[in-house]
Amino acid sequence: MPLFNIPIPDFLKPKPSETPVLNVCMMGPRSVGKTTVLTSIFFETQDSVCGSKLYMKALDTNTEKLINYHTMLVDAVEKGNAANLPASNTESNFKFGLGLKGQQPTLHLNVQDFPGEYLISKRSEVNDYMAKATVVLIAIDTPYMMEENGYYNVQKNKVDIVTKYLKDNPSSIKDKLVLFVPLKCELYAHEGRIESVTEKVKETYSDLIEYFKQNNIASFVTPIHTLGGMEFDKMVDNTSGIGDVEKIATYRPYIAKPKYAPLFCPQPLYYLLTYVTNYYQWQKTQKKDGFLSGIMDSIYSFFMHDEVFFEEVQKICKYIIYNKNGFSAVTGNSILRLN
Ligand SMILES: Nc1nc2c(ncn2[C@@H]2O[C@H](COP(=O)(O)OP(=O)(O)OP(=O)(O)O)[C@@H](O)[C@H]2O)c(=O)[nH]1
Ligand SMILES: [Mg+2]
Repeated sequence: MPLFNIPIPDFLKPKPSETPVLNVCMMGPRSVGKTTVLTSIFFETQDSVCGSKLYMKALDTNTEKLINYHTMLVDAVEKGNAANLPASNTESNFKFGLGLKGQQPTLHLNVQDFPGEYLISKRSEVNDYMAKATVVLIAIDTPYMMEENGYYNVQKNKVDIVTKYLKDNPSSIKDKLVLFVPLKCELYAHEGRIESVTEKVKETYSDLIEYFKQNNIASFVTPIHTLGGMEFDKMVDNTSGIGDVEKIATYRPYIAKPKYAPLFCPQPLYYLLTYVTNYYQWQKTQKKDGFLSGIMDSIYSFFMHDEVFFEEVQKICKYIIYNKNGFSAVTGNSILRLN
């Protein structure tokens, strides 16, 4: 279906040197698996994003390393020894290109992750980035939230700091999409208790959720399994002194011959792309001062010169999970349309 009745003049089309950038802000404690989750998301979408004509590729060597890290993860899981799990790339900025197969990327995706303590020590850096981001992911170390009555949760997941930080910066987060992403939750899925993880997220972040309702922020719980073959075993004393926590979670193989079996990892990407198309359509209805300024002051104008790309991105919506396997809507807003 054509997007517009009037053709877009050439001078309004973005030049190749101005490939638009979508920013994603990932927050989460040290060692929660932020980098591992990005590995799993992007490994699965290199050739094709859920069977569509879209591909996602690494744009710099740092991002290539991330994708190679995948091989080490597969090996570590197959050896069944959680202690073998390699520490990931220490870099925290990753650049990807999203485009139609056989063509240059139409869009760049910039993902930056910030460990929880940056919300104190690098406040303005995080805020500048968050202001430019379309989607904010809050990665949660699930065993710390679920085990021992959540005794170590505040310490590990820095719930109070994350809540205060977001509440202090409403202009940077208003109208956006926030995904709560419980990680390392294989045990709860294996035991048929994944819904209790979702409920616990809603309870833990209830203050923040109330604030989302007042600021037109859409939010979801999206539990994903980054490894699959490993599950939580027990909490032990942290003798290494690393990570600012009293206890550390240990993991065991789920079965005798575990396999690397990530599940649902590309979901945050599907949410992001759907949100962007929805945002684009919503933004057009918000502009009071004419068609031209609506195009000129928005990065979303890239959709206008590429109908095929826009339509492919729109198709991703049907792959979104939002009401099973622990996935759940938390707050809606005037932008997101899932059907
Ligand atoms: N058992 C288990 N280990 C995991 C999982 N995901 C990641 N890890 C391991 O946890 C460690 C930390 O993972 P990273 O992806 O580096 O975590 P991060 O959040 O990027 O860490 P920082 O950048 O240091 O804050 C690595 O040794 C991973 O192999 C998981 O789902 N289960
Ligand atoms: Mg990392």
